[in-house]
Amino acid sequence: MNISIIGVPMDLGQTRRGVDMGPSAIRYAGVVERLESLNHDIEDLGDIQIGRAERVQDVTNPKLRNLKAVAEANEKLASAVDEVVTRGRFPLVLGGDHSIAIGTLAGVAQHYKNLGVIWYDAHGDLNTEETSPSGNIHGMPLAASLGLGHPALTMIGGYSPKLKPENIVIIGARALDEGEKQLIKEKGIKIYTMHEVDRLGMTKVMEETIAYLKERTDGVHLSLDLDGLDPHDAPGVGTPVIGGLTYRESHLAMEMLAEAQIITSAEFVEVNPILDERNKTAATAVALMGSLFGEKLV
Ligand code: 4U7
Ligand code: MN
Ligand code: MN
Ligand code: MN
Repeated sequence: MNISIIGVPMDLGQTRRGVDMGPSAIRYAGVVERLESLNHDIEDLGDIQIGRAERVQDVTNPKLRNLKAVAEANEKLASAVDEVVTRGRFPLVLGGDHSIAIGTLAGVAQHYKNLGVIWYDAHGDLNTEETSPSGNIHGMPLAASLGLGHPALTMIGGYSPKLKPENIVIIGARALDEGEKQLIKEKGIKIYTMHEVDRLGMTKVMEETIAYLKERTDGVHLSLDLDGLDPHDAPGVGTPVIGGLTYRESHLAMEMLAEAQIITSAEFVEVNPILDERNKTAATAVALMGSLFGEKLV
């Protein structure tokens, strides 16, 4: 495969500093070497430029923190991703907080009639400025991609929506806000919370997910928030939630996706080396990428 890496040192979508160092941490953990060892052609396009945080006295909207800088960076990311797809390469985006999924999806979705997405996350990221308890945009990217929320976010790339609700599968959720729960019901979004993962097992969850997306989509984006994993395996994240997906379950999920050959773009987000233990979370991210891109145990 021809893979193009784009780093997005974004930390303005939430309030814990350090997640802007995520792309560096993932590079230090050996992402390029790991994927090259699997015989892929790797091009590292470097990082997208991120603007400055609003100063306290300049905060324009506490319900949408740093809206302008987040929107600007996502426009740049959307163009970069669009260009990679246009050149026939696989975009692999390294975060950075999850607000960057807005730009990744804006860049990718215009190339598909029915883009699917796997949202691997402890959270739904389905808030808008009306429902968000925090005002943090990293809790809003899936809603924005559905066309819900502020136009500065929904109109990145000049079009909306990027996704249809029936083309989304959420996996690993265990911390949903009231407004998000309502939206999931109202839109009929397919979701495997930790309850379903416990009940069915990851094998069944992935078999169903793959069959579901294969039948209705012409490309699938994997948006993997490292906090989908249990904090024991991925401690370097800003919003950890206990009771998450294990390292092995996550590997199994990636291996099944590799085997099914359905993933056409991916992002690994929310790696915060300042909160981490010896770069463990970045190393986990790179190991999962290994499995996603075809690494075998024998
Ligand atoms: B992440 C939260 F209220 N839902 O909106 C919010 F619990 O990208 C958390 O999944 C969002 O890490 C977490 O602020 C966003 C909160
Ligand atoms: Mn999350
Ligand atoms: Mn997330
Ligand atoms: Mn998070």
